[in-house]
Amino acid sequence: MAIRPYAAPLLVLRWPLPADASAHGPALDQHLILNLWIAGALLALVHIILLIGLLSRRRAGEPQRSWVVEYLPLSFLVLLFSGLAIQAEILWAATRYTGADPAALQVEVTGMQFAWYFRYPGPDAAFGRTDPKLVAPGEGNPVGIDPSDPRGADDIVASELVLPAGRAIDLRLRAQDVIHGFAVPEMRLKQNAVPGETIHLHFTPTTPGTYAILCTQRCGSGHYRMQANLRVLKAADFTAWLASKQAGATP
Ligand SMILES: [Cu+2]
Repeated sequence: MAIRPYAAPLLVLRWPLPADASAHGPALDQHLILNLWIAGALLALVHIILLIGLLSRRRAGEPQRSWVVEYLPLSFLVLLFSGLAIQAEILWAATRYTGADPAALQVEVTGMQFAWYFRYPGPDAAFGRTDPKLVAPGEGNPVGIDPSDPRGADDIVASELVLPAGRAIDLRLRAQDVIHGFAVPEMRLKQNAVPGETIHLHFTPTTPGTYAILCTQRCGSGHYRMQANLRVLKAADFTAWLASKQAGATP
């Protein structure tokens, strides 16, 4: 459907963001829209002042300097943008530095050229040791689980991320080769996975559904196809999925 010119302000009012399926998403969206409105209002204000200046300049005498006119709006803008930046930092840090719920479901996310793998710790709630030398996707060990570590015996590795709705999730992001960008627009998540680092990201998915996991860093020639699915299930369905994985029924 074509958008008529007079409908443009309505489009801004109803900014077409992706659907929001996480608990922290609405606060981020609100902040984004607030920033957009403030930037739009300032843009309009600047043009109005410019027009007034252009139209009234000839009639005025010598220009007069006034620190109130020059510095008061400037101070206001510095305070406004500092406030917006601090609020944005707080929202950004809420999924990273505040610490996950102790009862959060732990999932390890590994990015490699050009796939994502997801590891669940199994009934012992502990991830087994991994070793880059043992990475062998063709032999069913894409993240390099060390068979000599008993904690890894029950680990489950999947090529899709399946999560229960309404439960806190603590992701630990890793990369095997180069920097990959883990991004799920509907979860309002975007975080680089960096080789040699384990980066935590925690959130609560709220709405069951299937969402695309993208790689947002150009990580090589196959970057365009580095995608995976996030499936958010109802709690009971997730328990059944996990049990089926543990039983090895759906490898
Ligand atoms: Cu990538």
